[in-house]
Amino acid sequence: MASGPGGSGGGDDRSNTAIITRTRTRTKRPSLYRVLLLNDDYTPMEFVVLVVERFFNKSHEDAYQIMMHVHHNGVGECGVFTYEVAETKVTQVMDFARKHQHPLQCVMEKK
Ligand code: TYC
Repeated sequence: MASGPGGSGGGDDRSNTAIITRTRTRTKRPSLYRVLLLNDDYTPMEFVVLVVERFFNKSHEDAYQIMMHVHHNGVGECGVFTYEVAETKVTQVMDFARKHQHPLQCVMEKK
């Protein structure tokens, strides 16, 4: 006589009962961080535009607008990223500014 999977072949119903356990997948959205440029009196406008184009993938027009916003308001947002990406942007901008001996400051803040 054939006996199916989990079956005894002897008519024991309990041996054919499947138990499906499913744990709920808990998804947590990552915290987001703004990356900001700060104004100063010495960094050339064109350098700031280049930074915004290069590290924040903005068009020349958008980069110019962001630079002018920072120039007039003291601070401005270049983008919003997860923690590690924001941290990388800040490091890249600060390294690039230092390399060119400009005092440009870039910071991140939790949204
Ligand atoms: N204020 C600077 C100037 O007049 C230009 C500037 C803009 C500097 C934005 C920094 O994040 C900055 N040359």
